Amino acid sequence: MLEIQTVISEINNGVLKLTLNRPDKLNSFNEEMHLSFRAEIERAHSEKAVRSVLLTGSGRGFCAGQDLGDRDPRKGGERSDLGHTIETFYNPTLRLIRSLEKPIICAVNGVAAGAGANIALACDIVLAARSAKFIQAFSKIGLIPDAGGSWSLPRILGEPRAKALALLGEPLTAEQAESWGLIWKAVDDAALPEEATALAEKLATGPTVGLGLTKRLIQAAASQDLDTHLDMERDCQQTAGFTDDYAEGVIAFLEKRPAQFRGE
Ligand code: T3D
Repeated sequence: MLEIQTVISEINNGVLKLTLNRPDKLNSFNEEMHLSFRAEIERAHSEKAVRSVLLTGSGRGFCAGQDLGDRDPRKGGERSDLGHTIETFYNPTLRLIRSLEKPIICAVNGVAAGAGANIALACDIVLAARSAKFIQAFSKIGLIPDAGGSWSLPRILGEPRAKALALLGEPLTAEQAESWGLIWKAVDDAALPEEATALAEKLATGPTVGLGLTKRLIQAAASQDLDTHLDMERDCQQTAGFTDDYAEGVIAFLEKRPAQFRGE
């Protein structure tokens, strides 16, 4: 039997493109997709040739979170221990996304619901098709926002908007998400693939170490005081200052030509 690839991956021009691929289920996560997706993010950590990641979905949706067919209580047996599934599947992946010191761009091509929305929001730069919607669908089925949502939403939006989104589970349009600062940009549906690829390729030619350290610093900012953060900036700048890309950046500036960064 032909095996379906739940995550399609390809590397072009330094970009690892990952396409969630269960379109008839709006790319919701079954176990196989969890494991493949995590393996691909691990690959992004370890492969030097990967200098940015582009995440998107196949078909009309981005990702509808957990496959609820796998959680059907009518199938009998014991109830799933969701603490265990979160610990086994979602949390390791979220940690891998956040700790990846390379940019991850998310191209939200259609509806992003439940954990699907929060995985998108964990990425570094989120572009969304104008027709896409973000739905904190959890409350509709009696769950809480996971995949980091209850942590990221109040930080990005403040409590009033975070609470309303999470408690009501109503769709947020891409344009509203952009105007609230939840995502980088809403773009025309037809332009999304090209725009997201161009962005990912641009970042893949950037000074990878410096970009990774920048991501680390910005993520750390919310949880530490200024003094601690200034020390961290000093240390990160020290590291960046010893990279070949920094030397190249300065020489290119002085020679009035574009820098050729190699990610080293
Ligand atoms: O379990 C754990 O490990 C804990 C972790 C939980 C994390 C979570 O993500 S919980 C939240 C799970 N997700 C949801 O509750 C969202 C469920 N989906 C929807 O509410 C709707 O599908 C959408 C609002 C996202 C989109 O609506 P619409 O009208 O555009 O599409 P649709 O017709 O509902 O869905 C199209 C097909 O995809 C449909 O299949 P069919 O009827 O054509 O054969 C539908 O059943 C399927 N589908 C959509 N979402 C899921 C799904 N199948 C399984 N699981 C889904 N999450």
